[in-house]
Amino acid sequence: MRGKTSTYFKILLILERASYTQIIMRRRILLINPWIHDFAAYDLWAKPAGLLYLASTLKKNGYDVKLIDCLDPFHPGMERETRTRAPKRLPSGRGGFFKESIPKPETLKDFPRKYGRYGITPRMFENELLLAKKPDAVFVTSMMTYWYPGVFETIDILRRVIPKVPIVLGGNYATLCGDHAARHSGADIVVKGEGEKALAEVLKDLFNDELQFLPDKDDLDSYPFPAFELLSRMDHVPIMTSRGCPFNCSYCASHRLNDGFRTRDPIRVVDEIEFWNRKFGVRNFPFYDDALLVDRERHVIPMLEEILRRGLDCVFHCPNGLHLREIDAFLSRLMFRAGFKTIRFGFETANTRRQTDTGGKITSEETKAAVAHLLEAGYNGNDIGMYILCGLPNQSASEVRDSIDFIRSCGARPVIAEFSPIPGTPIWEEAVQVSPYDIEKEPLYHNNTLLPCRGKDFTYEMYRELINMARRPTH
Ligand code: B12
Ligand code: SF4
Repeated sequence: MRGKTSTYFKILLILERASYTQIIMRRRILLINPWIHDFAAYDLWAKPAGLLYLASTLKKNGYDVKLIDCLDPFHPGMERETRTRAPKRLPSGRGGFFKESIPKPETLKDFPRKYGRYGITPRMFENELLLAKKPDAVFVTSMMTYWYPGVFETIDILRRVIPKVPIVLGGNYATLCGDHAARHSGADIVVKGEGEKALAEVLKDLFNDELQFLPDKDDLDSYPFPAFELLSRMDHVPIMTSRGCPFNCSYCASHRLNDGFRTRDPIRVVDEIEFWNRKFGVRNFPFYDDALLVDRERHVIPMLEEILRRGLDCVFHCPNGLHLREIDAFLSRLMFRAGFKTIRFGFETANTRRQTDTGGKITSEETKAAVAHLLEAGYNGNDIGMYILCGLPNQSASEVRDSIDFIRSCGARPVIAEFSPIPGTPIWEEAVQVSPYDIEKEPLYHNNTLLPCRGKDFTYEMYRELINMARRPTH
């Protein structure tokens, strides 16, 4: 009798589990990568990696997940819709977005540049929404703090076309400007920080669902690969070998966005690269890490050696600045041989005082030595891009000019990175004090094109001159 009872309960349990899985199986989550509204935008290997990380965890839990990518440069209906040519793309996976001119927001009306919506048209977005089965919830991501108008436009349309469907907003804008997002975005739930840990709570709140799988925040190897297969085309696939950064530079938001510095097993990273390469034919891989080269002996060196050992025919790009201090003759040669093509480094300034004050991640002497190693390894000077911050609080045009001259004297290429002030960073209070704009109240003023923290003596004409100076090729 006891045996029979327990079999009965086991069957009940199995049935219960089956119906639970079916409920979750039926639940549809629609993911949205919203438009960019800005003066300029260029697709420098930009994909919604964070959102697609969440997608893979959702899929693993049995949810039916779809993506609408408002930035999709390959959308098949767009040429007909706009009667314009598709944006020019390079084989390496970067290129333009579709663009439509739109009026500037009231707060930016005096700034003498045209403004645009980058991505598919709103009509196309509505069509996509109508074609998709009605979701049970929508997850919207966000990137730059000053791109929030694109997020709001997306949410407005969602509200009109699929009213009453709960909207969850996350990503960098939601994290860095949480109060602004909660007050103005129109989303039902605003999530700050890394999304994986919030997923369980959000899905419990929305549907009383219990997730059966959640990656362990302290073990990046427990995260499933991001669901890049949801994109319309994989012209490249971003790779993250780590999250966060052990440094704390005064102008950078890394600490506010990540739960500390954690790295993946380098061999598993190569497994991921090989997976996208063999299964989907992807050859171009940008790294999104904040600190790819840090802890090099245990991390990047074994990774590069494994790439070479497996003979992967891939090309790697580092649009986010790498750490110069880690570069020596050995690592330069390894990077060159493994296929690191686009290399950018965070140099920031030649002003020694500012180098120390902002975090001390590099000195000019170390930079000179690193460039010599890279040239020796086979890189051309024009391939070695050095980011120089422009428009920091109390920074003069001559400091930027000296930095450009210094980088050129090393034989590398200066790349101007216009400063965008970010709430909660160590430099924020100084930025608020010096900026003529109300950057505390209005995130649109964080836009780097405005150079919102440059002093009165640093004119826009001077800035144009610096840009031209930096663009000249390095011999
Ligand atoms: C890779 C990167 C780029 C790439 C593009 C990436 C892209 N997808 O578009 C490139 C190199 C092109 C780039 C360029 C720039 N960038 Co950038 N970039 C980054 C970087 C390093 C990583 C972003 C990323 O994809 N992370 C990976 C994923 C896993 O994280 P995530 O998207 O945040 O997603 C997680 C959470 O946010 C959350 N989440 C995300 N979406 C959702 C949705 C929901 C519903 C939920 C619940 C959760 C959730 O869960 C995810 C997983 O944990 C960040 C710094 C950082 N560490 O975030 C800077 C950062 C975003 N960039 C910044 C800046 C300043 C710039 C530039 C202006 C630099 C310059 N001066 O030229 C340019 C501007 C670009 C332009 N105008 O076109 C600033 C932001 C400034 C701002 N005011 O917002 C950052 C924060 C760096 C910094 N300085 O601190 N960038
Ligand atoms: S600027 Fe670079 S080194 Fe400095 S904290 Fe940010 S990611 Fe780290």
